Amino acid sequence: MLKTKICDLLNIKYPIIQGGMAWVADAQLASSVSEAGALGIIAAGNAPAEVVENEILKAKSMTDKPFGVNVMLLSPFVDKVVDVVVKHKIPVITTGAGNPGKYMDKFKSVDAKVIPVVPSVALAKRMEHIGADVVIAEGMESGGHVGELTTMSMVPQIVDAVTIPVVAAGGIADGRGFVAALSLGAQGVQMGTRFVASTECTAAEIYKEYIKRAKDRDTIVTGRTTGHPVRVLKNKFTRELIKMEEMGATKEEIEKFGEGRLRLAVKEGDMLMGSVMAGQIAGLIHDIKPVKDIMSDIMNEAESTLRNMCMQIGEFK
Ligand code: TUI
Repeated sequence: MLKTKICDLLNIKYPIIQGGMAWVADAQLASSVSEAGALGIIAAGNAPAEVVENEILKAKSMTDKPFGVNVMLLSPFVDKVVDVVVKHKIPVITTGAGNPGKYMDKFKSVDAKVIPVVPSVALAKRMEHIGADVVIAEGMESGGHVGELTTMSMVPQIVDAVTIPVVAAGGIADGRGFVAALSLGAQGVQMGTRFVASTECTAAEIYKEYIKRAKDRDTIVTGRTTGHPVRVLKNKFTRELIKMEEMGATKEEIEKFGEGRLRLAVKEGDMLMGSVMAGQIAGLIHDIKPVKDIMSDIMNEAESTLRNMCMQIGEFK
């Protein structure tokens, strides 16, 4: 059994956290992941607080196991979302796309474990300083809003720079990636794209199919000129967006063009003009299966990977 410090800290069986994916990470996905022994996460995304509260109540009816909420700090509703997660005493809060500093006291007032997602060593150190319990080091292999560093180079640098546990994210979808992350000093992993391609995920079936069919070079980062780079599967929408960026469109024009595109892909299944967020590891995902199978396959593969590594070392003795 591959247990780490974060299993006890977060009250989970496996050191795996589900990514807080806007529109995708709802009560059904989060409760399925928590039931399977990892930490399910409801993503607040840009949703109003009442919508988030409804998902929290739904998840509570679907599992007795702990689950968390991801607070997306660029949301126009972030203040109200924070009040809702505090009201419901959500035990684990992950944050994305910014610095959660101003909400720290509120989270701590209900003893929540706060786990900011960070794209750099500097931010990881700042988060430790303001009382984060864990940090998620998310590499640019990830889907959605990304930083500039890769998981492979960033994780060990953050592990060396902080004393709190580090969770690795970006480019991880199987047991080999899980073991690699532990080798870099991480105490666990966060996975997003792998859980999108699950039976329980409520995203449009065609979205999941596109992840299953994706190859290694099928993602691209758009929106660099807006200061909010986002990794998505290449399609007509990304080609038009990149053309706009090349023609020198303003930040406002690009943001306007991107509005509502994630919902369009996830809920309407529009794979041509929607924003199909996915990580580079989509190329490794060839099936859509139940969350509990995803979990057991990863843990079994992790053990066989470690066994094979030990055998290889034995051969060199
Ligand atoms: O947040 C994510 N992934 C996301 S959020 C999202 S919704 C969205 N859509 C369009 C534009 C922007 C957001 C889709 N995917 N991952 C966690 C993450 N956080 N990645 C990078 C960061 C991050 C970036 C800057 C965290 C902190 C940060 O701090 C800047 C500062 O110093 O305030």
